[in-house]
Amino acid sequence: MNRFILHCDLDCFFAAVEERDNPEYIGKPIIIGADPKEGKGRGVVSTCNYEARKFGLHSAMPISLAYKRCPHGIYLHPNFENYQTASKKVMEIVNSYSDKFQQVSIDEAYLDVSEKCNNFEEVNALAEKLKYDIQTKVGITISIGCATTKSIAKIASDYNKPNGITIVEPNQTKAFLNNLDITRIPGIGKKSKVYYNKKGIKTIGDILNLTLPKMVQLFGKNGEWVWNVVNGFDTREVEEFQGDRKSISKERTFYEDTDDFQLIISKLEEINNRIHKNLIKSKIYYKTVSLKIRFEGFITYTRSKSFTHHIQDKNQVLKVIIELLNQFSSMEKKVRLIGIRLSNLEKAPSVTQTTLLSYLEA
Ligand code: TTP
Ligand code: MG
Repeated sequence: MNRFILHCDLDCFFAAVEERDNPEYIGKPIIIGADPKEGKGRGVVSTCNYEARKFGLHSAMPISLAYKRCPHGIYLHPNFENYQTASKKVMEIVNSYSDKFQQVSIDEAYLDVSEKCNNFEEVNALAEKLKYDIQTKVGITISIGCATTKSIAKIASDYNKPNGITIVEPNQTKAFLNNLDITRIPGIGKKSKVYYNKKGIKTIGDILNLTLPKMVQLFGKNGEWVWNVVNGFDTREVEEFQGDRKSISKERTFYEDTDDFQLIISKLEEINNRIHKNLIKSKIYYKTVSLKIRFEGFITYTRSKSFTHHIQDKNQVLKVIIELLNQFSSMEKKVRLIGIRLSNLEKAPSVTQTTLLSYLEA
């Protein structure tokens, strides 16, 4: 049986919410991020709309450079609460389209619709309906990629942005991937690109022309993974939560080391929400919360705190995480990575404490 996997990614997400809420901005370049202070500002661009991208602006770019390239743009501070609300609405809609749903960031998710759909026409119809639903109920656009593996679905969702649907059937996979730059492969960034280019590999087609042993010889474990991805052998499932674990953790590396406290908190909030979505569904409770933080230069710390009993309450976790984060407020270094771990897990314990919110979500 064919697997049908969708990857959904909102278009210029933070900027799209701002456009929706301020129609007078439509058609103008909008940049969300640090204050540009007329070109003297520190910090980076979170994202920008497609109008601003015409000037070469993109996420993680220094805000001062963005201002230089596009001084007439509309520069806005992020309003994370609004983005979280929009994201939650979108994810509820996406989740309702299949039992197998995996949110992977504030604006992306995978869906497995193999049980719902019998062929790619049905997958396309479902994707159209999903897009329409999000557009009408939330007022923003999403791009969707459909394939038989997660990684090719992800490459596909990025292919026809914004507001696109790209379907890659198994017999078209090679033609679809052949001329794409290797950085389209999830996990190959600017650094790996240089390394691959040095060995004469520029397009995905160049990889498709190599055997697996050759890829392993050239690039080791990473080469093996990449070869499997482009040849359609990524067997990862769309998974909500794997049971039988001692702890559940997620971490995130910043695109650029940062000391933007708001950005750090928002990422932690994002990670916390993501973890809880799974925990609530799986009825998993925990007692210990840990914060992992890595500063520039790879200096890494973890700090933990335990509750007196098992709970499942994302607000309490966030409160503890911020408390633990505050212990590092005097560090004058930028942050590279942050993560949350919940441990001392228990499934549906006898004594539990849930908030009204987590109760409702469950
Ligand atoms: P992305 O999906 O990477 O970007 P995007 O949705 O803005 O644009 P695209 O149409 O290309 O998908 O990230 C989702 C949101 O996460 C983005 O709107 C803002 C935030 N973000 C940051 O704050 N910093 C970053 O470096 C990146 C990449 C994203
Ligand atoms: Mg996006």
